[in-house]
Amino acid sequence: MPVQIMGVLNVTPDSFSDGGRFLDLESALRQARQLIAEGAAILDVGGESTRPGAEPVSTAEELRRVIPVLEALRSETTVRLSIDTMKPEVADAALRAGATLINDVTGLRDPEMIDTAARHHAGVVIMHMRGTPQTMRAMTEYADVVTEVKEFLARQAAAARAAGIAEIIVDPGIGFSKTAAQSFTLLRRLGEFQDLGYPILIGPSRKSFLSSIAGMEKPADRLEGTLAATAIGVLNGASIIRAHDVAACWRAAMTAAAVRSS
Ligand code: HH2
Repeated sequence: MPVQIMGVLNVTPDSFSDGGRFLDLESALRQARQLIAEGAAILDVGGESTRPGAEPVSTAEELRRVIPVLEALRSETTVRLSIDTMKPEVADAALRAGATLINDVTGLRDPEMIDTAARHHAGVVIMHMRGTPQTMRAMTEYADVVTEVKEFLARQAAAARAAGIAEIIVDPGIGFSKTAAQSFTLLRRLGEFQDLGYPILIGPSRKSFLSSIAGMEKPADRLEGTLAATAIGVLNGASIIRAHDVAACWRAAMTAAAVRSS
Protein backbone atom coordinates (compact mmCIF):
# COMPACT_ATOMS: atom_id res chain seq x y z
CA MET A 1 0.00 0.00 0.00
CA PRO A 2 1.46 3.43 -0.91
CA VAL A 3 2.31 5.68 2.03
CA GLN A 4 0.79 9.13 2.33
CA ILE A 5 1.48 12.05 4.63
CA MET A 6 -1.49 13.87 6.16
CA GLY A 7 -0.32 17.41 6.95
CA VAL A 8 -1.69 18.98 10.15
CA LEU A 9 -3.32 22.39 9.84
CA ASN A 10 -4.43 23.54 13.28
CA VAL A 11 -6.60 26.65 13.14
CA THR A 12 -6.56 26.94 16.93
CA PRO A 13 -5.08 29.25 19.57
CA ASP A 14 -4.08 26.37 21.89
CA SER A 15 -2.81 23.29 20.01
CA PHE A 16 0.09 21.78 21.90
CA SER A 17 2.86 22.37 19.36
CA ASP A 18 1.62 25.04 16.94
CA GLY A 19 -1.30 26.76 18.69
CA GLY A 20 -1.95 30.34 17.58
CA ARG A 21 0.31 30.23 14.52
CA PHE A 22 -2.34 29.72 11.83
CA LEU A 23 -5.44 31.35 13.29
CA ASP A 24 -6.06 33.94 10.59
CA LEU A 25 -7.05 32.87 7.10
CA GLU A 26 -3.92 34.15 5.37
CA SER A 27 -1.47 32.38 7.67
CA ALA A 28 -3.53 29.17 7.52
CA LEU A 29 -3.45 29.26 3.71
CA ARG A 30 0.27 30.02 3.68
CA GLN A 31 0.89 27.02 5.93
CA ALA A 32 -1.38 24.82 3.79
CA ARG A 33 0.58 25.76 0.65
CA GLN A 34 3.81 24.96 2.46
CA LEU A 35 2.53 21.53 3.58
CA ILE A 36 1.39 20.74 0.03
CA ALA A 37 4.76 21.83 -1.39
CA GLU A 38 6.44 19.50 1.14
CA GLY A 39 4.44 16.53 -0.13
CA ALA A 40 1.23 16.30 1.92
CA ALA A 41 -1.39 14.21 0.09
CA ILE A 42 -4.08 15.13 2.62
CA LEU A 43 -4.55 18.28 4.72
CA ASP A 44 -6.20 17.70 8.10
CA VAL A 45 -7.89 20.94 9.17
CA GLY A 46 -8.79 21.21 12.85
CA GLY A 47 -10.45 23.96 14.88
CA GLU A 48 -10.40 22.40 18.35
CA SER A 49 -7.32 21.24 20.23
CA THR A 50 -7.46 17.68 21.59
CA ARG A 51 -4.37 17.98 23.79
CA PRO A 52 -4.87 16.67 27.32
CA GLY A 53 -6.93 19.15 29.31
CA ALA A 54 -7.76 21.45 26.36
CA GLU A 55 -10.83 23.68 26.79
CA PRO A 56 -13.79 22.54 24.65
CA VAL A 57 -14.76 24.89 21.82
CA SER A 58 -18.35 25.79 20.84
CA THR A 59 -19.74 24.57 17.51
CA ALA A 60 -20.10 28.15 16.27
CA GLU A 61 -16.48 28.98 17.08
CA GLU A 62 -15.16 25.78 15.53
CA LEU A 63 -17.15 26.45 12.34
CA ARG A 64 -15.86 30.03 12.23
CA ARG A 65 -12.28 28.75 12.37
CA VAL A 66 -12.36 25.90 9.85
CA ILE A 67 -15.00 26.59 7.20
CA PRO A 68 -13.38 29.66 5.55
CA VAL A 69 -10.07 27.76 5.40
CA LEU A 70 -11.67 24.71 3.77
CA GLU A 71 -13.60 26.84 1.27
CA ALA A 72 -10.49 28.78 0.28
CA LEU A 73 -8.43 25.60 -0.03
CA ARG A 74 -11.10 23.88 -2.10
CA SER A 75 -11.01 26.68 -4.62
CA GLU A 76 -7.21 26.70 -4.97
CA THR A 77 -6.01 23.10 -4.63
CA THR A 78 -6.94 19.56 -5.52
CA VAL A 79 -5.24 18.08 -2.44
CA ARG A 80 -7.54 15.94 -0.32
CA LEU A 81 -9.14 17.81 2.60
CA SER A 82 -9.89 16.19 5.95
CA ILE A 83 -11.81 17.68 8.88
CA ASP A 84 -10.44 16.92 12.34
CA THR A 85 -13.51 17.23 14.55
CA MET A 86 -15.54 15.46 17.22
CA LYS A 87 -18.77 17.28 16.24
CA PRO A 88 -21.15 15.93 13.56
CA GLU A 89 -22.39 19.46 12.82
CA VAL A 90 -18.86 20.65 12.07
CA ALA A 91 -18.18 17.55 9.97
CA ASP A 92 -21.37 18.15 7.98
CA ALA A 93 -20.47 21.77 7.19
CA ALA A 94 -16.88 20.82 6.39
CA LEU A 95 -17.99 18.14 3.92
CA ARG A 96 -20.26 20.67 2.24
CA ALA A 97 -17.27 23.03 2.05
CA GLY A 98 -15.13 20.46 0.22
CA ALA A 99 -13.66 18.03 2.74
CA THR A 100 -14.00 14.33 1.81
CA LEU A 101 -12.62 12.72 4.97
CA ILE A 102 -13.77 12.95 8.61
CA ASN A 103 -11.00 12.48 11.17
CA ASP A 104 -12.84 11.80 14.43
CA VAL A 105 -10.61 11.32 17.49
CA THR A 106 -13.62 9.92 19.38
CA GLY A 107 -13.83 7.04 16.88
CA LEU A 108 -17.43 7.57 15.71
CA ARG A 109 -18.82 7.03 19.21
CA ASP A 110 -21.59 9.51 18.32
CA PRO A 111 -23.96 7.68 15.90
CA GLU A 112 -24.75 11.05 14.33
CA MET A 113 -21.17 11.14 13.04
CA ILE A 114 -21.70 7.83 11.25
CA ASP A 115 -24.91 9.15 9.66
CA THR A 116 -23.11 12.32 8.55
CA ALA A 117 -20.28 10.41 6.88
CA ALA A 118 -22.68 7.99 5.20
CA ARG A 119 -24.95 10.77 3.93
CA HIS A 120 -22.02 12.57 2.29
CA HIS A 121 -20.26 9.40 1.04
CA ALA A 122 -17.23 10.57 3.02
CA GLY A 123 -14.30 8.52 4.25
CA VAL A 124 -13.63 8.21 7.98
CA VAL A 125 -10.61 7.94 10.24
CA ILE A 126 -11.67 6.00 13.33
CA MET A 127 -9.28 6.78 16.18
CA HIS A 128 -9.23 5.07 19.56
CA MET A 129 -9.48 7.17 22.70
CA ARG A 130 -11.17 6.59 26.04
CA GLY A 131 -13.14 9.47 27.54
CA THR A 132 -12.48 12.96 26.24
CA PRO A 133 -9.36 15.13 25.99
CA GLN A 134 -10.40 16.51 29.40
CA THR A 135 -10.67 13.10 31.10
CA MET A 136 -8.42 10.75 29.10
CA ARG A 137 -5.26 11.15 31.18
CA ALA A 138 -6.80 9.17 34.04
CA MET A 139 -8.07 6.35 31.77
CA THR A 140 -4.96 4.34 30.99
CA GLU A 141 -5.67 1.00 32.70
CA TYR A 142 -5.65 -1.78 30.08
CA ALA A 143 -5.27 -5.54 30.47
CA ASP A 144 -3.62 -5.49 27.05
CA VAL A 145 -3.64 -2.18 25.22
CA VAL A 146 -3.32 -3.69 21.72
CA THR A 147 -6.17 -6.17 22.20
CA GLU A 148 -8.53 -3.58 23.62
CA VAL A 149 -7.76 -0.89 21.05
CA LYS A 150 -8.15 -3.43 18.24
CA GLU A 151 -11.50 -4.59 19.58
CA PHE A 152 -12.78 -1.01 19.70
CA LEU A 153 -11.58 -0.26 16.16
CA ALA A 154 -13.10 -3.50 14.81
CA ARG A 155 -16.46 -2.71 16.44
CA GLN A 156 -16.59 0.89 15.21
CA ALA A 157 -15.44 -0.08 11.70
CA ALA A 158 -18.19 -2.70 11.54
CA ALA A 159 -20.77 -0.06 12.51
CA ALA A 160 -19.42 2.28 9.84
CA ARG A 161 -19.56 -0.46 7.21
CA ALA A 162 -23.08 -1.39 8.20
CA ALA A 163 -24.08 2.24 7.64
CA GLY A 164 -22.65 2.09 4.11
CA ILE A 165 -19.37 3.96 4.65
CA ALA A 166 -17.00 2.68 1.99
CA GLU A 167 -13.69 4.17 3.06
CA ILE A 168 -12.53 3.32 6.59
CA ILE A 169 -9.10 4.10 8.07
CA VAL A 170 -8.15 3.01 11.60
CA ASP A 171 -5.84 4.74 14.08
CA PRO A 172 -4.77 3.37 17.51
CA GLY A 173 -4.60 6.93 18.91
CA ILE A 174 -1.02 7.38 20.06
CA GLY A 175 -0.99 9.52 23.23
CA PHE A 176 -4.78 9.48 23.66
CA SER A 177 -5.69 7.76 26.95
CA LYS A 178 -2.34 5.94 26.71
CA THR A 179 0.76 6.17 28.88
CA ALA A 180 4.07 6.74 27.12
CA ALA A 181 4.87 3.04 27.54
CA GLN A 182 1.53 2.07 25.97
CA SER A 183 2.19 4.39 23.01
CA PHE A 184 5.57 2.71 22.47
CA THR A 185 3.88 -0.70 22.66
CA LEU A 186 1.30 0.33 20.06
CA LEU A 187 4.12 1.30 17.70
CA ARG A 188 6.07 -1.90 18.33
CA ARG A 189 2.99 -4.07 17.83
CA LEU A 190 1.30 -1.95 15.15
CA GLY A 191 1.58 -4.83 12.70
CA GLU A 192 -1.15 -6.66 14.67
CA PHE A 193 -3.64 -4.01 13.51
CA GLN A 194 -3.21 -5.20 9.93
CA ASP A 195 -5.56 -8.12 10.77
CA LEU A 196 -8.40 -5.59 10.84
CA GLY A 197 -8.07 -5.23 7.07
CA TYR A 198 -8.19 -1.43 6.94
CA PRO A 199 -5.50 1.15 6.14
CA ILE A 200 -3.70 2.24 9.32
CA LEU A 201 -3.03 5.87 10.23
CA ILE A 202 -0.76 6.98 13.06
CA GLY A 203 -0.14 10.42 14.56
CA PRO A 204 3.05 10.36 16.63
CA SER A 205 4.09 13.87 15.56
CA ARG A 206 5.79 15.88 18.36
CA LYS A 207 3.70 14.08 20.99
CA SER A 208 4.46 13.98 24.70
CA PHE A 209 5.07 10.21 24.82
CA LEU A 210 8.45 11.18 23.32
CA SER A 211 9.14 13.48 26.27
CA SER A 212 9.83 10.44 28.45
CA ILE A 213 13.15 10.25 26.58
CA ALA A 214 15.88 12.65 27.76
CA GLY A 215 16.30 15.68 25.52
CA MET A 216 12.80 15.61 24.05
CA GLU A 217 10.89 17.42 26.80
CA LYS A 218 9.77 20.27 24.52
CA PRO A 219 7.65 19.70 21.36
CA ALA A 220 10.27 21.60 19.34
CA ASP A 221 12.88 18.98 20.30
CA ARG A 222 10.84 15.98 19.13
CA LEU A 223 11.53 15.93 15.38
CA GLU A 224 13.96 13.02 15.41
CA GLY A 225 11.73 11.04 17.77
CA THR A 226 8.81 11.74 15.45
CA LEU A 227 10.83 10.50 12.47
CA ALA A 228 11.87 7.32 14.29
CA ALA A 229 8.24 6.66 15.23
CA THR A 230 7.17 7.36 11.65
CA ALA A 231 9.68 4.88 10.24
CA ILE A 232 8.73 2.19 12.77
CA GLY A 233 5.06 2.79 12.05
CA VAL A 234 5.48 2.44 8.30
CA LEU A 235 7.66 -0.65 8.67
CA ASN A 236 4.85 -2.14 10.78
CA GLY A 237 2.17 -1.39 8.21
CA ALA A 238 1.00 2.23 8.63
CA SER A 239 0.03 3.79 5.32
CA ILE A 240 -0.92 7.30 6.46
CA ILE A 241 1.24 9.42 8.78
CA ARG A 242 -0.35 12.51 10.35
CA ALA A 243 2.47 15.02 10.61
CA HIS A 244 3.40 18.64 11.30
CA ASP A 245 6.86 18.31 9.70
CA VAL A 246 5.71 16.98 6.36
CA ALA A 247 8.94 17.03 4.32
CA ALA A 248 10.95 15.28 7.01
CA CYS A 249 8.24 12.71 7.74
CA TRP A 250 7.81 12.03 4.06
CA ARG A 251 11.51 11.18 3.72
CA ALA A 252 11.46 8.98 6.81
CA ALA A 253 8.27 7.24 5.66
CA MET A 254 9.61 6.63 2.14
CA THR A 255 12.79 5.09 3.55
CA ALA A 256 10.78 2.75 5.76
CA ALA A 257 8.45 1.93 2.85
CA ALA A 258 11.45 0.98 0.71
CA VAL A 259 12.70 -1.31 3.48
CA ARG A 260 9.23 -2.80 3.91
CA SER A 261 8.87 -3.64 0.23
CA SER A 262 12.48 -4.83 -0.28
N1 HH2 B 1 -3.52 13.62 17.12
C1 HH2 B 1 -3.93 14.89 17.34
C2 HH2 B 1 -5.07 15.39 16.71
N2 HH2 B 1 -5.78 14.62 15.85
N3 HH2 B 1 -6.10 12.57 14.73
C3 HH2 B 1 -5.74 11.31 14.50
N4 HH2 B 1 -6.44 10.55 13.66
N5 HH2 B 1 -4.63 10.76 15.10
C4 HH2 B 1 -3.86 11.46 15.98
O1 HH2 B 1 -2.89 10.90 16.52
C5 HH2 B 1 -4.23 12.83 16.25
C6 HH2 B 1 -5.39 13.36 15.60
C7 HH2 B 1 -3.15 15.77 18.27
O2 HH2 B 1 -2.20 16.55 17.61
P1 HH2 B 1 -2.34 18.08 17.19
O3 HH2 B 1 -3.43 18.29 16.20
O4 HH2 B 1 -1.03 18.59 16.75
O5 HH2 B 1 -2.65 18.83 18.54
P2 HH2 B 1 -3.96 19.49 19.15
O6 HH2 B 1 -4.94 18.39 19.36
O7 HH2 B 1 -3.47 20.13 20.43
O8 HH2 B 1 -4.48 20.49 18.16
